[in-house]
Amino acid sequence: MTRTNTTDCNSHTNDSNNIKKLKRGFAYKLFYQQGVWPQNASLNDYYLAVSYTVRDRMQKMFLNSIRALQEKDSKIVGYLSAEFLMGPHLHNNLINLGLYDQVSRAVEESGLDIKQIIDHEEEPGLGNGGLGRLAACYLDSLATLQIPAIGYGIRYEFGMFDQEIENGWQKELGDRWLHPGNPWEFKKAHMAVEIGSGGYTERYTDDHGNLRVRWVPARMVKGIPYDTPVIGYRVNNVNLLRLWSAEAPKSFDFDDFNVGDYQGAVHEKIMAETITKVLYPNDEQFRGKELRLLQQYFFVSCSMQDMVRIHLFQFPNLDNFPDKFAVQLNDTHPAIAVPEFMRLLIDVHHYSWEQAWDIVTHTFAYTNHTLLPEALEKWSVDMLGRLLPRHLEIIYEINSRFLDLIRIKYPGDVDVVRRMSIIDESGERYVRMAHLACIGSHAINGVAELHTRLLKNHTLADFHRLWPDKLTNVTNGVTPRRWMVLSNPRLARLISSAIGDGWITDLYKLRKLEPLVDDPAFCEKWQQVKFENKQDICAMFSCDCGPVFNPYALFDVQVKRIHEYKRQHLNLLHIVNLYHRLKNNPDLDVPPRTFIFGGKAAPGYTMAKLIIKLINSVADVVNSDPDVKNRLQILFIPNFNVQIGHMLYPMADLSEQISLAGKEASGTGNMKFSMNGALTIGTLDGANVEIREEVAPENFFLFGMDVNAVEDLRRAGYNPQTIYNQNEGLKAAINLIAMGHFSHGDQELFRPLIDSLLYHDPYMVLADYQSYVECQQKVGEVFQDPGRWTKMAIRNAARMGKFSSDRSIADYCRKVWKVKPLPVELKLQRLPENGFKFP
Ligand code: CRA
Repeated sequence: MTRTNTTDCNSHTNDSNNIKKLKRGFAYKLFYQQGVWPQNASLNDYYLAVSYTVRDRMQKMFLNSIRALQEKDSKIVGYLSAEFLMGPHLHNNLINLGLYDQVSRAVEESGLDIKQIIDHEEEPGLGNGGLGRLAACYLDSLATLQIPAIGYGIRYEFGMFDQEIENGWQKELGDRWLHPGNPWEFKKAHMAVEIGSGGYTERYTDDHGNLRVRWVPARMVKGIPYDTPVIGYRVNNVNLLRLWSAEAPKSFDFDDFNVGDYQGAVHEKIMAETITKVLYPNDEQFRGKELRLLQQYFFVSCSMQDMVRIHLFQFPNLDNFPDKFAVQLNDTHPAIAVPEFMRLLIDVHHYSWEQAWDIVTHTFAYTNHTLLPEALEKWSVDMLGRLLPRHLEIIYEINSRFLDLIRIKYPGDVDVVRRMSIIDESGERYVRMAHLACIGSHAINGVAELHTRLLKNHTLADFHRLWPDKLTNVTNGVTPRRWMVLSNPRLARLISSAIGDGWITDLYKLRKLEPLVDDPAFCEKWQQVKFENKQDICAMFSCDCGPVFNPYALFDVQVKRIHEYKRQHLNLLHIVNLYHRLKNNPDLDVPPRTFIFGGKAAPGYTMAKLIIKLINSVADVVNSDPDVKNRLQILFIPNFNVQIGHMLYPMADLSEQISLAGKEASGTGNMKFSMNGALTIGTLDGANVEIREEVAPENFFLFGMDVNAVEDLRRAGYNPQTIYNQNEGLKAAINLIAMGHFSHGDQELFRPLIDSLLYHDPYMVLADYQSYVECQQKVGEVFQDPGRWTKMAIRNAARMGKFSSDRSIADYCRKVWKVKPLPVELKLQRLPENGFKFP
């Protein structure tokens, strides 16, 4: 790995010199860029001044990396994703650059507080949850592993909404991440591309007598790229996050303006800019909105045109495009790239169908992220044809050729043709985007072993039978830079002092911690770290009578999107049951517990919103009940996002990963908790299965049905009421809710939730209830033996090597993208004394 000379900065001799330069940098930026005197500067001015100074330190590497990207022998990964949930940049960049200590000293010597400045950053929340955060972790690992890559996405003006809790209910507020100014992006107006929509197609004969097709769009918008540098950990490689923003091709229609139609003149501009206005806040729920399809097509067309431009900058034609670019489709959101690239190759660059198809299918690979049927994207043929008439023609042609292949392969089997067709013709006709992605890609992957197995056996079984080598697994991972070094500095310091800091870029090295479970001094320090992390959060919630939350309690945490399949209500039923038992028997021998929840519900998902209300209602009653004071506490932390995650993963004792088996494709929070020394209570779902395998069954609290048991029960006919009637504890918990104990006597408020559990229970909460409660009992017992608990926690962290996103990216490079690292040399070290001369 090539070290940057930023690491030189760590040497003490250069330290004071660098700090002086940094301080001068802050003052300079404040004066010349912000245009304020220090005494008039706001915290935002300081944040911007510090960020611009840090950004300048990245420029040398950034420009050298761009040059390296243009070198002929390097293959570039184009990661197409509708979401990148990057989280705050400043702190991460400081860590990856190795500048944290110096900048914080320079900031301090300038009379400021680094923590305040870091916390001031409005995080770019351009994603819903796991999928978007995964893309961000992958960008960090790509840069750190020195793989040339461009993340392509959408620069939403409004990202994920901010969540407030009002009277227990979720309230959504518009996110204003761009409002304070974004010091990390560069607008590249000269690289704008044009994007069409609507209109019609026509056939024509070109000058050489060839019959061709052209698309005549009804509307055009401009796509403007904004580049954010993504720096690797202590390497010179800086990759690119290129997000597209939509603008009208001209800001005024002067004809309209001249005849006095001011409204009409600006209308086009407003319509164009609507495309990238807002992120759809639905996680795994397909809605079929026209504007969403436009968003997808917009960023995909911008990105494909951009890659084609980069390629043609170095090569005479697109014949060798797949040698230069590996393009990953992050779920089906960018799957329209398949017909779009076909269109560019055939209509614009005049390739034959066969040549174009060969290039396309060697370029794309597709990651599936969900098995939930309601998440699978299918666009109505009518709508797609109206917005993208040429693409619909191409999709039909792809389908017709594909189905011919199927008919030859399975003669006489009309059912398989119906099942595998890109067009769903069972009612209104739809384009199935997953089929389009599978057919247009050379590799398909699931995101955890179990998930991939289920794809092979169910969701994509026909495709797997047809192309047995196409479907592979790449288990998700998360970056230890953000999720340990940045967010848990105490633990990172302890680990590095014990085993050195090699683990930061080779997480398997954490294994060296294992023998330390027998070192009482190390165990004590480990406990101290966890305790101090817990104290941090307790300090945030105090009242006149002192801290509200007891740091000695077991911190039991479930943070993730609110969804019935994730079963926050199963957690709640256990809490209500525990509350009930404590009330009836104050001598109950259980450790004190603090239950912490966090997560957003999709604004239109009524049941999820009711679950939030129930969590807060139970919290109100329990927290104010003197009978359980200091023994049982519940906290719903509003607006769970990356920043709040930084705080929560490090202080958890217990990680709740309790989805119904077969529903959570992977999960990534599960990995973040374990790395930070929490134990998991979980089902055999998603990556939990592999986490348990790695940490060994005795260090994992397993409960509930596995996928086979779920399947068997469903087949046998599942009746939640039988379970309710037979389980006294469960009945008591459900009845307390239903009778209005947590709703001031109101028996209607939670009825939809109770009825759903009693009469449908689609996620089998009741079926897993007893097993969960018994497992929680065991958790409590082990927690009362701190020595044992600590050993288990250390073993968990020590065995997390597999779940670094570095391992995931290495897998993609080897199995899917066939790319190799390209270390960046700093050829251009400094600016020439007399400036540049334009070539
Ligand atoms: N909602 C899955 O549900 C998975 C992430 C990333 C999800 C998670 O289990 O960890 O993707 N699926 O692979 C998804 O977004 C469209 O599907 C998620 O984040």
